[in-house]
Amino acid sequence: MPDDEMSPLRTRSEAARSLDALIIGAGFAGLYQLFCLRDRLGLSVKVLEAGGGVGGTWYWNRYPGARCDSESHVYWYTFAPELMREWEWSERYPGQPEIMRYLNFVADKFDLKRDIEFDTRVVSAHYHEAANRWQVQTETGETYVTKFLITAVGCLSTANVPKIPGLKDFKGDWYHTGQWPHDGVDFIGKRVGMIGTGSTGIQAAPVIAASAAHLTVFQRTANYSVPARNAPLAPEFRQYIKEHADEIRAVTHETLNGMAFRIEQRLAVETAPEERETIYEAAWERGGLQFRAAFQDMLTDKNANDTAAEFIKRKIRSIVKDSATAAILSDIDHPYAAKRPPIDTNYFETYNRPNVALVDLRKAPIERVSRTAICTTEAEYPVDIIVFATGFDAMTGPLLRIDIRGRSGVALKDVWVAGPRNYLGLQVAGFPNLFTITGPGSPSVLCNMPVAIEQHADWITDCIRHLNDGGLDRIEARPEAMDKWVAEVNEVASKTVFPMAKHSWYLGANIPGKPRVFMPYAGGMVRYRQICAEVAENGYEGFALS
Ligand code: N01
Repeated sequence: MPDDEMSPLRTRSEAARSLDALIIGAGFAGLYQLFCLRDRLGLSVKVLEAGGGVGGTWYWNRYPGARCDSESHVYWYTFAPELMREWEWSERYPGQPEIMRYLNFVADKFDLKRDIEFDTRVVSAHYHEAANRWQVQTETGETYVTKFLITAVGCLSTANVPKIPGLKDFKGDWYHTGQWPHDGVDFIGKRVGMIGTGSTGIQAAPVIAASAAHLTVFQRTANYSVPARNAPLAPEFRQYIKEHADEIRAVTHETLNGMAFRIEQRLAVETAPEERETIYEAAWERGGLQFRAAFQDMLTDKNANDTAAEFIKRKIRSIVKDSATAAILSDIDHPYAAKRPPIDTNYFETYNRPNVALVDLRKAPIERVSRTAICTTEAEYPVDIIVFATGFDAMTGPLLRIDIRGRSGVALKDVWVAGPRNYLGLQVAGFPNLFTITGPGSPSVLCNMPVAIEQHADWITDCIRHLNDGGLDRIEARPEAMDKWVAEVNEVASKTVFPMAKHSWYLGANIPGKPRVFMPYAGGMVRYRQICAEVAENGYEGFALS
């Protein structure tokens, strides 16, 4: 639609008329971006948030066992030293309620909520070239007008509920883990069917099994998992975090994935089998995502990866007592960590409980849901509650469910019809002054999220400051820079084992009809940070400023 055919710019109120920046989403990203633009640059800023409170992904993902897989001492903001002094985590990995308390603590400390409109879902954002403004519309018909538009919508916030025939007639209750009821779900005395064995299902199954009468897990693709070894944080370690917060932060800026651990230099393929086994045993005992750091070549050399994969498969077979169940769980078709590797608390042990059963959907897929059961092509499994731990329309889903239109009314969904295209994961050619925090094409989900978020929000803030200081008011990715970046994202992914997992959400393969494109930037956070800094130093190379 040409610009002049778009509705005239309308605003919700006089106060909204002069917004410098509008942010969509009040999770980790939106909160920090608000602080940067409002308190550091002094801009007029609003955040529109669909949920009833801050938290973003954590606001919605309240399923049993929801806990962060990053360790707590790196899963926080580092932009303000007092935050790191004042906040204390209680466990090695923060649980969802504690993360919500933390984000509310930050929002209250910086008085952020006064500029957030809750229960406000954005449905469209259209760019008007003549005015150089974005017109943003909410579900309830309110309109905001802003110069800069920043999406902080998260990568995993559009729930994927598979279209299974008969679901609407199911007479029990069903829930998606990413849209969990705030007052919880009572599983006592219930027969539960849980579909999905990604990070979420692997966290949820042991907790559900502990209270349900019976749990049947429906597994399509078998998955690796390493024990999390969660535990309360010792007082000495809490003290250590306080005293070394700056050093910990520095390490997260130097590592590939924004974690506080470094990946070992040694190669699995050059390590003797007995020594390798000892190293993997120690990594298994230590637990957590750090397992991936045992060898340098784990994600770049399939032979190296096979050694890790075989180790974990052996562990599964040693934990799970029923050999048929163990065989289904360990029949894994992709390299370790080619899909996001889960970590767990007693996941495989859960299959030793008398009230838990596993169904292999590769042998007999789900055909339909009846009024009382999940039905595969082979059998019917009566259930009272269905839990969909079936993941998300990741990365592009949260952006494309908003009708985003750039210059001349061109829709983002059309530009991305064959997969996401952008420059540095930050901007799309034809969509001036629109920034995407941790969008596809940036390290995002391959990095510890708060680290990736702070880098993006800082970069965007510096960029807007640069424009303002120079009397400029428009920045837009150049098409040729975008093409080059898309090629770079593909190139770095092709040197890893990531594309070998055919059913990965990294590739969009979990959503029927979604283009198969490896979406995050796999070159590492350190390299990415350096590229972004160089681009800025070189006068925002690859962007047109006017
Ligand atoms: O989703 P997933 P998730 N019929 O897409 C299966 C982050 N996270 O919510 O593999 C049957 O990984 C699907 O099978 P398949 C983390 O980044 C973080 O678990 O497609 N099964 C798979 O088993 C994670 O990676 C944390 O064959 C169907 C499962 O459902 C991301 O969120 C905690 C199906 C979906 O797994 C997503 O994890 C949890 C169907 N029609 C999650 N459709 C923390 O750090 C899908 N499946 C806190």
